[in-house]
Amino acid sequence: MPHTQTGPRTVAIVGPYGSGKSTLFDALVAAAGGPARRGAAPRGNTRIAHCTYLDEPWALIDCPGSVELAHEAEAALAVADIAVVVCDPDPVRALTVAPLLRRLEELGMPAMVFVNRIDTFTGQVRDTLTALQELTRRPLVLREVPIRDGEAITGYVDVVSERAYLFRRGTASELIQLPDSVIEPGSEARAALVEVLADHDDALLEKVVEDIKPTPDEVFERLRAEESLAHVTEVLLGCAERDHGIRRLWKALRHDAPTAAQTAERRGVAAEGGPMVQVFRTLNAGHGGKLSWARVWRGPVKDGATLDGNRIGGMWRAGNGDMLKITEAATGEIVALGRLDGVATGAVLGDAGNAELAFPAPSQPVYSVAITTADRKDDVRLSGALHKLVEEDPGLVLRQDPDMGETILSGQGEMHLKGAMERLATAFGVKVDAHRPRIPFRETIRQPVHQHGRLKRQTGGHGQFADVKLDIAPRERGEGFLFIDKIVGGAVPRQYIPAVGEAAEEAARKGAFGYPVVDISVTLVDGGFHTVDSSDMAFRTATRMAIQEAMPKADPVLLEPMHHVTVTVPNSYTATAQRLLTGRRGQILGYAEREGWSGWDDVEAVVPEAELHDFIIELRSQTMGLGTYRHQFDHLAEAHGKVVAEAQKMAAG
Ligand SMILES: Nc1nc2c(ncn2[C@@H]2O[C@H](COP(=O)(O)OP(=O)(O)OP(=O)(O)O)[C@@H](O)[C@H]2O)c(=O)[nH]1
Ligand SMILES: [Mg+2]
Repeated sequence: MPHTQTGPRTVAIVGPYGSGKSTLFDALVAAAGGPARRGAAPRGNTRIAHCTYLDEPWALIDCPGSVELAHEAEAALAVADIAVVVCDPDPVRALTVAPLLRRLEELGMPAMVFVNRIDTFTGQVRDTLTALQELTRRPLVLREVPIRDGEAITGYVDVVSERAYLFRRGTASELIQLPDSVIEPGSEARAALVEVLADHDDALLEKVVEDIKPTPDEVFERLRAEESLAHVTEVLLGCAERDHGIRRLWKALRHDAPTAAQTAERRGVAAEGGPMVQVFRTLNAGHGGKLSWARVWRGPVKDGATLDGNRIGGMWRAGNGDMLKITEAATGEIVALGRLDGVATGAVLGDAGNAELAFPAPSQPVYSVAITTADRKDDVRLSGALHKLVEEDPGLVLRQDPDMGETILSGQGEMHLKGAMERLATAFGVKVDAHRPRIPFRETIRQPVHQHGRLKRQTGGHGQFADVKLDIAPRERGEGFLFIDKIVGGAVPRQYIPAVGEAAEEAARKGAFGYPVVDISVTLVDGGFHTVDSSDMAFRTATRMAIQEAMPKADPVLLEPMHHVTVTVPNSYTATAQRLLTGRRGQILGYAEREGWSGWDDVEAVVPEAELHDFIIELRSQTMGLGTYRHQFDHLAEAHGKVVAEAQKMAAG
């Protein structure tokens, strides 16, 4: 088979949590002549390795599988040529790959599926394939048919070449004679593969119709074309832990993965033009400064070059656990660039032309904590450290809540935030404690009251005097605070009236339950003054006293924030989602199939914010990690009973 040199290509290794991505990454690196694996891979970290397989350069990106770190996988997909989706052979677990397969479809991105752990599998690969195919419109084509010894899978038949191999641990599989037992399943799989390919090729279709067997080369050539155009997804089998199926995967990648030029075309990057890179990952490495991992969409890019006003200060390639300093990077390479201080993750630098290299926006945070420094001494360094943390991780959102006086860090889940706080401590030297954020309760009144406030103080020479008569009344929800001046005849001199209005609004920031009072009007109807002893200050004090005294008498009510929540789940979990929402005082509004996602439902509900804090944890644990939700503040609702007691306790504490 003629094979032209393609230039560097990038593979993103993605898949559900714990499916064996890192083990596969290590096995691929080792098979490409890199170091053998050194024990269990660290979990939850994106890793990048540069390797050379059969004289061709590759970059592999090992993505974390946790749904809480999905934004890291997304970032890798944005710059990779092809995705290898690692999944479990158990058809029941297939559903966990659904969001990924859909995403790849949305992106129009070429992908292969590596069905891992076949050492543990006693079922039928056919069933795995059927379960996976239900999750995607893109045809899945089985490249290998397993050879079994008893229940154990000991080798495979390559469906196209019709050659049989036995797995050999740590080395290439051994070519054997085609066992009788696989002749039939092999030719069935081949026919299925050819049929799918024939959909894209008239010459092949003719052969199928006339029952002529196409040659392996014909099939190889077609497969390459359709795989690299993302028209089909090849499915391979193996066991990453025992190095089974690793070289087969390498060869499939080598042969069928699109070239960097094809990917550039898919992403709208013109073939001609000046250097251009895109940053997909940012790391603040201690004294080494900031490192921006980037894909070279168009090279060569030289160290020291200035792209869009940013001078590259150092250039590295990921070796095997180390970094290799280089001076120039070619089209398609993945490199780390130094000192791009003002450059954010996702940024495109250089001659971008009309290229629209959309970088995935992180999904809305679903879990938040309020953080405080463990040591007050660190307070001054906290904001700088947080800034760097958020710069590295676009999945994080930082917010100051002035009402509650809290610093809120939000992210994609409990583990995500735990990891972020650990990084804050280890990389930026600031230890923080996390608390459950306070709920921004509000309160209002249901009864109008008339209130007299009078300040009369005689202390030595100069006294203080002010007298106000206020009408305090409820307003409609959402109308806010209103101050009305109805003074006639100078009962309160004009110059003091603004002070009364301001003091009334200020005093309403803490009502009968200890929370800001909303939707009331305060009308100044009458009052009195003293030519010498009255002042702005005196009127403020009198007004404040009046409001504080009035609130408990005005039939106060606590208001809790309610959110409009949309939960998305596979429809086998729709009833579960409804039950969970109802269990959290949610009011179900209805459900419908999610647009463009057959088999998935959106369940809509109105849920108190107080119930959402750890909702994602329960939702995920009840839906194989597949449930997600979006939310948006909707309105304030009157709260009663236990909620009020807890809110008061929180306000006091
Ligand atoms: N039996 C068997 N175990 C495997 C295989 N591949 C990986 N494992 C084991 O599965 C566990 C998880 O493997 P990892 O490679 O860390 O999985 P991962 O997909 O990288 O996990 P995350 O990055 O956390 O999503 C480890 O204990 C591996 O040793 C396999 O082919 N067969
Ligand atoms: Mg991993």
